[in-house]
Amino acid sequence: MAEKPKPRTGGAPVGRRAMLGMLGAGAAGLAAAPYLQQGWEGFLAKASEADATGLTGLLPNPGGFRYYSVVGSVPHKDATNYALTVSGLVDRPKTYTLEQLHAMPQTRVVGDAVCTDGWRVDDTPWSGVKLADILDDAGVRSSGAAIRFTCFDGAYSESLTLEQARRSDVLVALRLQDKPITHAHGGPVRLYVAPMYFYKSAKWLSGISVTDKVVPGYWEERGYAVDGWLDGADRNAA
Ligand SMILES: Nc1nc2c(c(=O)[nH]1)N[C@H]1C(S)=C(S)[C@@H](COP(=O)(O)O)O[C@H]1N2
Ligand SMILES: [Mo]
Repeated sequence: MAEKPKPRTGGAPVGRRAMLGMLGAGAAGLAAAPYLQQGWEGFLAKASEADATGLTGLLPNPGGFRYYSVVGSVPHKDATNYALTVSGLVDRPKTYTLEQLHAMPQTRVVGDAVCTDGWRVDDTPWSGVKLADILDDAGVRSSGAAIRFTCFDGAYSESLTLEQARRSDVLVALRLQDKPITHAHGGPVRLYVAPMYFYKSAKWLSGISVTDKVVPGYWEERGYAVDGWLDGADRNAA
């Protein structure tokens, strides 16, 4: 697969020199207090938000996950201001609060996260609401054939066919590793599409729109496959 173009970063990009300095500080035993408070993952997330060099991708990450965002900064959302809007070719458009999503039946899926960049995290538990349940609530019209997902980062988007979206291993995920999903990993709500490459799992999910055909997402417009099946995925699973 083609190499991923360098993500856009907002604000003033940190130069290579400054980034090496920041990385040096981090590597020197997490000397600086703010990094200690956030932990290594938080430091990595912050560092790569400001990283115009791509060097943060070379840092070790014991959790296995790396931080990805196509924009430089993303607003933080929580129960007070999070909203998920379901719209498009549905009979009952609806906006869910975080509380409403938590009140729905929860499903736990243990699966892999595989990035096209070459890292992977295997056998990780995700839980949340089956996307199929949300689609059933909304009542997909007969003209609906695909889903377009949008994000409150204001830039990312993704797509699935309706058939893919109805699989029981596709979640509107609220928990990762049995804890609320952190902001860095797309919290409070992200998509988890277990049988596909991780770019299909949109972070900071805010919109689910039923469309009459697949609308290619952010990376798909930049050369990624619209069908992001992992090798060995059971493409016909329900
Ligand atoms: N909103 C949004 N979702 C996104 C991305 C992104 O840049 N923005 N990157 C995708 C890619 S390429 C990967 S590998 C995973 C990374 O998830 P993580 O940052 O939790 O490791 O998120 C996917 N979802
Ligand atoms: Mo990725």
